[in-house]
Amino acid sequence: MASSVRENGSPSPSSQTSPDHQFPQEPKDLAREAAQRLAELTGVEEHRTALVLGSGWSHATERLGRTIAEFPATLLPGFTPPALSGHSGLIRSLLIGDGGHHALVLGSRTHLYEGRGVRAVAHGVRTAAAAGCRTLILTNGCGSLVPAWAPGTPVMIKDHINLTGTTPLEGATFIDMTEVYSPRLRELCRTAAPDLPEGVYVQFHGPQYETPAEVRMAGILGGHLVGMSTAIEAIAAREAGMEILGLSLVTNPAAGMGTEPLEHGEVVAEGQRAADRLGDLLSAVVRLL
Ligand code: 8IG
Repeated sequence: MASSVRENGSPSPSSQTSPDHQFPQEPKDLAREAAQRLAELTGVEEHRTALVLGSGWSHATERLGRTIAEFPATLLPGFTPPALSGHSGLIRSLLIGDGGHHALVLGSRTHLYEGRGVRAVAHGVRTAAAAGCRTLILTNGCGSLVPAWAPGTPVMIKDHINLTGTTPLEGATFIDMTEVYSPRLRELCRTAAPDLPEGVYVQFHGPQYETPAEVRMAGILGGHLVGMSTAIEAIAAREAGMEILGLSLVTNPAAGMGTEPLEHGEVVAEGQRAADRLGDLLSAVVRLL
């Protein structure tokens, strides 16, 4: 029988159809184990806020707080190395403000397109929930359908459309999705950044970017931003009862909206240019939590 792992380390297409067998434990049990290990490694009993850093956001947390601990995510059960340049595989525990609260920074995420299954995608969020986090800030880099939102523009997510055809929920788990992106946190974020625009994020499976026709479809459906993360994580976070703030960084015009073909290098470069602005935004928001 041929090996199911290819030279680049990603699972073969056949195992991508049902790769959750690579994640055999009950998701919540594995998240609890990871949270216990996190507490041991950081000496922090409970984290209050979690941040997941997407493309372009890795430098935005450098001045967010005092680093209590920093280590590769792979030291925690269930975490795998990041697949992508521009994503750091580090987890950091920060102390926010004077005598403030502890924040957990997940420097990378697992994407659906990595083929590790949806349990692996949701594991970071579930670990944060098991570590005590009640508030979750999900960040990402994305394409924009709105011409006025040029590369470098941060956008608050007001709602999402999940076009991945999958969900992190298992069994008859009926979760209310009316207010996934917390109106309270959005209001609070507007206090910190009154001019921040708000948009609907559309998650595609990826890893290919959209065709121009798919981008037009996303627009007709009511979308403003296109990406490959966040919606699945937001669903898992709502299941865990967390309050969510979603922040996107526009790194490129969505396909067919601009003149250039899309390149990953462009995405990373835009994040570096926007880092200071994103850092100020996150600092202001986290201090209000
Ligand atoms: I960064 O244009 C980034 N991620 N689906 N489309 C999708 N994901 C993205 C894009 C984009 N830009």
